Amino acid sequence: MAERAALRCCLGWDFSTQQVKVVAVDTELNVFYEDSVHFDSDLPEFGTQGGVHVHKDGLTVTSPVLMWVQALDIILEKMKASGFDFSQVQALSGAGQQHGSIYWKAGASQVLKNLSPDLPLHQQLQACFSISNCPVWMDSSTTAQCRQLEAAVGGAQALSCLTGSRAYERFTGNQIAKIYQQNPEAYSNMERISLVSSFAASLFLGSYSPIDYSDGSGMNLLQIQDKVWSQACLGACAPHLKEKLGPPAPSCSVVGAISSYHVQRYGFPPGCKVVAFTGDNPASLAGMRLEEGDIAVSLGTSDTLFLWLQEPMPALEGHIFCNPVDAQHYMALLCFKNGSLMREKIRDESASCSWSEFSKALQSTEMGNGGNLGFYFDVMEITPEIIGRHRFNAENHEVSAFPWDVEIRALIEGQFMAKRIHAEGLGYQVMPKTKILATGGASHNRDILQVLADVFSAPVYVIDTANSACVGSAYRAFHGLAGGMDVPFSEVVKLAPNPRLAATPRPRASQVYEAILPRYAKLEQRILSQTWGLPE
Ligand code: XUL
Repeated sequence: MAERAALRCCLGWDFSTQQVKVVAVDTELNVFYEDSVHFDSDLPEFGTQGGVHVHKDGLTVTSPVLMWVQALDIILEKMKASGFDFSQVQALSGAGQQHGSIYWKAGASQVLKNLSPDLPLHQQLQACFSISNCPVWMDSSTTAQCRQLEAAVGGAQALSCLTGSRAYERFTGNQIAKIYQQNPEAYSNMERISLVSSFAASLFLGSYSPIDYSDGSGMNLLQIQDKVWSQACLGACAPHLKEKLGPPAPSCSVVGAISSYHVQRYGFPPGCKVVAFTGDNPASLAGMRLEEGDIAVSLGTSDTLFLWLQEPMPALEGHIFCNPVDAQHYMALLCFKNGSLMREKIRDESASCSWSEFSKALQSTEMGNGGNLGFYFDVMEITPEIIGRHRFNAENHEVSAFPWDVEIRALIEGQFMAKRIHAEGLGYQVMPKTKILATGGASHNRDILQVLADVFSAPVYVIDTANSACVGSAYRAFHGLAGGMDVPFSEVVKLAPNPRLAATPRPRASQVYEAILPRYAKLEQRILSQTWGLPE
């Protein structure tokens, strides 16, 4: 007899850059089991650093595919050894680091289908891959292929309108093009190409899992409106690509039942459903339970925004993906490079290295900062491409310095105004029911969160996202189990713990910032034009 009553549950997996992680979530949406296997420390024989190999050129970054397979073997064995009751798993889903790709050799599907439950997966799949070191999202070696792809479809903006992003080195289509150009033999010898997400799903299915729409949007190949592979993009990357990718599938679809391998070896029930795996960022959106109009702000080394979008406006910056929990909608990802390091620098320079002094400055200055605005980009920013510090007074004259407290408010207001402006540039709209979900280091500072609430005129909630891709995957498994597309995701996850309210906008906030936001946008445009010598 098990010590405690067996819990019916779903599993959420995360195949991230550094580890494979799993959580088990019961039907009341409590996480009751967690485990992980770290590539560097648990599988030292692969010699990775941070889960990857950075090649001599400094641009190529890969991970050994068999390391991922073996990590799954180890974690399943650990669960079994701990007495985990697999027979109660109703469904499972998972997340994979985005963009990475796996190349299955001709004949591999037969091996997958006929696995012996007496042996671990990695021993049986050794000869199944035509590329043993897979390109991952940190790879930036495909600039030539990016330019070729953009040229083939009529330019960067045209590619973005079609696929949600201009060409990026890490996006899978460009990686496939490089493999085809440099290693045509390996290319012609592969029967299937998977993303990390669909590869991981395939290991549970015992057959090839389709690529889901949401992670598929990170390839520069999928038409995000029509949800079909773009002939023009496929043709520009490599021949016969459509067959090798297989048809894409809705993110919340059940892609099949777990393979008899897992039933026999671990005791999964034969009816355990596999819900399409997706990318780690889409899975995090599910884990954070983002809804229409919501925005998640991760305040880390770089600041990242996750947006829920209804009407996407693809641009030359940011990425638009199909939404993983609602097939009609979209999500976007925006990255701002000057995040925590910039805040810490200004804290050291203007607040004697003290966060409490920094907070005092935010408390003692007014919303709108008396009309003073600042741009602080010590490293070349991505959104937008500007470098340097630029300060303007209420008359839009550039000034060389601000008083210490004005400097601090200018930094924080500027960082959040930029986020709102660039989010709106992708089609985002603040709605009456908008929530802002804040995570990361700076989300512990209430005064910073107050500015965030004021600039967006929306309440700010704090959440812990350490496990959000994994927990989001378990939530998505419940969603698929409940019927996927026919059931709103929010219904399925309504029992999950609520985020904590941290700040509400002050009464005059919307008035103040609605007046300043267009000024900030104009000045940003002015700096951009000056930086790149463009007409204003
Ligand atoms: C997103 C991206 C990374 C990876 C990390 O475009 O490249 O966030 O998904 O795992």
